Amino acid sequence: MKEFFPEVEKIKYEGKDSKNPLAFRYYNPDEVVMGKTLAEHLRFAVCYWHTFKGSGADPFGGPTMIRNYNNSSDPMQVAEDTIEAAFEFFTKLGVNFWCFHDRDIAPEADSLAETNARLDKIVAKAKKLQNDTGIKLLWGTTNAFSHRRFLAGAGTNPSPEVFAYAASQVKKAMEITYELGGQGYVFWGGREGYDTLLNTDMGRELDHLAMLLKMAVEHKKNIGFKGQLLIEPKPKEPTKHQYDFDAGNCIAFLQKYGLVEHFKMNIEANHATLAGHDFQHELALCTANGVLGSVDANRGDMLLGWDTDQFPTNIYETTLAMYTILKDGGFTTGGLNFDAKLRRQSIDPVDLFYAHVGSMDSFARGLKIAAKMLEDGALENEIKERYAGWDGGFGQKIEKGNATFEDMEKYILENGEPTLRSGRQELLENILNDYIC
Ligand code: XUL
Ligand code: CO
Repeated sequence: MKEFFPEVEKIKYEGKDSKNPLAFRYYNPDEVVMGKTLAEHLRFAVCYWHTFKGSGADPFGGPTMIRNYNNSSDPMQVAEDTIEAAFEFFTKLGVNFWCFHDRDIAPEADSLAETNARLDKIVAKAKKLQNDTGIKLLWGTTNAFSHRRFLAGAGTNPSPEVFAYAASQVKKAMEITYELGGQGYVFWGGREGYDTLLNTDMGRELDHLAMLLKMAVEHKKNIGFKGQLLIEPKPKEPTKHQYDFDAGNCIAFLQKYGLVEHFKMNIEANHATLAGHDFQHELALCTANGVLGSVDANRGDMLLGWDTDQFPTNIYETTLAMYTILKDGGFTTGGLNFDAKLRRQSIDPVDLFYAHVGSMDSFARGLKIAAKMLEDGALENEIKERYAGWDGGFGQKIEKGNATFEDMEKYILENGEPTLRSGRQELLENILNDYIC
């Protein structure tokens, strides 16, 4: 088989004193932390769209990245070479999972039937590559936002014909995800939103979106797919207002339509910041509601208002993210998918390796720091004490739902002004820094 990244050998763990930029210094996949190996905790996945289909193009200029797997004039040859290059990359990097959109792996043809036949061809090849390498599919999804037919959305399109096209794509994408043993299936609402309310019936569009998801739940049952269905919230871009704005909004939507038991969230760091939250907030809101499924690991630029999808290298953020994930019991079917892209100027194939190696090391460091903080109870003891009033007597009576307004009033009349305690934020931030540095 042709080698697409001949300049890179299998990336190894060399320890933190290594000066080799193509080695892990913190990610030792076999190291055990809190009863599981780092590989089992972190469940890293590489995304197909940015890593193998990204070209460095932006609204101001065309591709900057020239690759040796996308230079054929035959689009199916490109698809075949790219899937081989992808599995070579996953193997050399040492990740156990990958993620894709249907249209990433096989180009659209002139009809849905032909497009699906092309997909089947590449899926058969992907299945063989998965078997040969042991690399698994974390999740699959459909791209129902790039083609011009989806200019006004997919499930929320004003036309039932476009809705039907989108539903047909979801159907097939779920089937191939099942065929490839995917652990999940993601719905990111590509253009499910609006640009102006002057032409939008919002209530009707939301009902239609729920209808699409109901069909997906039904289809999952019909084909026997056991993977987790996931929604990936995002507040804006490409539309001015995306309906799946943030985790809170998605949870309320799912509850309204009786779908909440069927879905979990796939939280993306940069989507959280676009929504005016931080990454940890979105993760914590999900864990508080029992719906954290998986993570799109990346980073935004706080000075830019769009989805820059940078590789995650901020140890402060990876620590707090892993802290929240560990506190929730860790991933089951989910993982850390690098939904991140190289900067336009990072034009060499080896840059893809630097980017992933650095991000994997950043999460490995975050995980180890978070585990140590949890083991020591560094922050948890303070939280426990802060809420201790609820653990017995009067607090328990309220928590159990056995108290009334009259009881509250009586308590205050008898006991007087509540005792206050410091929130200790500065102290806790200092403790966090001590663990990180
Ligand atoms: C877009 C985005 C998507 C989803 C999958 O912002 O994050 O790539 O992760 O459709
Ligand atoms: Co994403």
